[in-house]
Amino acid sequence: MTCVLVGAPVDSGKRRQGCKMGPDAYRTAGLEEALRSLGHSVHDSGNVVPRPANENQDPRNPALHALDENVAWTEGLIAAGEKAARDGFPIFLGGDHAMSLGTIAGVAAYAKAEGRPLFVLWLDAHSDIHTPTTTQSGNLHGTAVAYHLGMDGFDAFPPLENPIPQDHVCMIGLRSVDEPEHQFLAGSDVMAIDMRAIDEQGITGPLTAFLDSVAAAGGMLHVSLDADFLDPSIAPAVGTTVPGGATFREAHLVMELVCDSGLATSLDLAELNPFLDERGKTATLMVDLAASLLGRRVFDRPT
Ligand code: HAR
Ligand code: MN
Ligand code: MN
Ligand code: MN
Repeated sequence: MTCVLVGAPVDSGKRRQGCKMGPDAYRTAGLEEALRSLGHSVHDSGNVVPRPANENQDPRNPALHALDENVAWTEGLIAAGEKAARDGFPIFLGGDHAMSLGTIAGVAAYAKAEGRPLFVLWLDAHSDIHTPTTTQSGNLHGTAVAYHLGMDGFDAFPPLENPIPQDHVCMIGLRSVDEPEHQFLAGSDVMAIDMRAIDEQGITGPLTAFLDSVAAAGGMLHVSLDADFLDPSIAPAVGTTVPGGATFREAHLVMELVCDSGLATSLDLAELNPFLDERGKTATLMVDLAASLLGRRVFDRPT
């Protein structure tokens, strides 16, 4: 397989800066070498450069942080994402999670052209299902899922060409969900697996059920990995850490199960802020998880 690395140094999805350093942290942590060692070929397409943003606030919602910059990134990543999906297996090197406004729309355009439905596995402490109208923080990294479901309030963004059905989205790792997000999720068909469910039942059952539904539909699967899915003790390099996250083994198990399913077709690595890291440990773990998704095993089981 050809892995296509797409640098997405988006830092406009929230106020605290540093995610712009993410793509080079993944390169430094040896992502390309790890993928090659698994037998994949790798093309690093460099970093996407968005059009210049205008600095005017949106009079409709002046509380939104850096609206036009996020729109510019979305436009740029839709084009880059569709091209990368045509060329191979895109790995989008974030960048904060506002990157996924664009990356998912890009791969969705490719899925549409292939005549296959797109599914999304959202690995995150947060549900990121605010709209520009419901967000309290004004931070657009908390909105990508709502955009892709076709919710209202995204008039400033590129019109959504390929909305994702609610039951094509599975969230795992939730432990910080705001009230408007909770209300929406409770009445939706999004599969939302919070940390308590994982504590009680483990990850394998619900994840396998979701993967079975992807397979039955002949779907493509985009995996969006937010570094704050992981417990802050193993992944400190995140602006919005939340205690009680996925352990090292829980995270690898997700990647291994998805790998075994053979269904994944693209990956986001989101929210790493290398400025907050400890000797590269979070960047290294994110690279190891990407390698797990793409075939690395401690040892191969006899079949
Ligand atoms: N829900 C909160 C907000 O909208 C926090 C969002 C934080 N999101 C991320 N990505 N860090 O998941 O402001
Ligand atoms: Mn997120
Ligand atoms: Mn998050
Ligand atoms: Mn959120």
